[in-house]
Amino acid sequence: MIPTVSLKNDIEPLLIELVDELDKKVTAFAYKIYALLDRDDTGEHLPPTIWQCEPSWRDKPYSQQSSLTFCQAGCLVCSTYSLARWAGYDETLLVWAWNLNLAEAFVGGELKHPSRVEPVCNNLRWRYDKWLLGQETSYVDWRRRPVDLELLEYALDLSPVVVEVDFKPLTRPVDQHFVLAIHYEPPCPEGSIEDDLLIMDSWTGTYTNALTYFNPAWLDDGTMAPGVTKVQRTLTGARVWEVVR
Ligand SMILES: [Ca+2]
Repeated sequence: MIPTVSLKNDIEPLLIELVDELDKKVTAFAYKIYALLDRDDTGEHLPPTIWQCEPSWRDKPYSQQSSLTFCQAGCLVCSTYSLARWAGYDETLLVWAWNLNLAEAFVGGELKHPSRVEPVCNNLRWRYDKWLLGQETSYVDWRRRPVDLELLEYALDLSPVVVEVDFKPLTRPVDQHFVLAIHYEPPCPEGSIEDDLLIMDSWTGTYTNALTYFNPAWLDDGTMAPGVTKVQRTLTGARVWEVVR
């Protein structure tokens, strides 16, 4: 009996680790299926996929103050629209953009006044006061520090979150691009840098992974501090609207 007990003691930690890894891999795979089904395991609908280069609007300007078109620079308008639809908004993308104009949310081609999204969709509230974990506002800058994973997971438990990535990760300056984050996958195995983030990317109009914007060269170029995960390095900011139902 003694050898059996010893063997059990030896392999138990390995089995626990194995089950933990399997659980995370199954969860990651499940979310790929949820994306296909357009809903997750709680029955919650995923935010709809919106393709900014859809032929019926790709060449139209989204702001009355700019000639920039949806296909050229409509990622934030499309990401917020997907979030609004998730929150209950029931108009078309073109009506969304038109109403953002009426609400004076744009300055030139930029959605400079995120608080003016609320008059267009009452369910999306931009809060300048601190509300996330008592330490962050709605505008989150991760360009000079790694992503607060605790904050990201907390916000994603409440709703999808608009996040910023570098559209051209091979070049050093951040080429601002917005996508809608849906579900975070913690590092697997635990303690590694191998995490992932399910997103809705308006550039492709699909559900995909944030690590499509991860540059493998970052692993060796000194821009990733030890222990910083791939998602932490990939996201450069967040725009957090509180969803009120
Ligand atoms: Ca770049």
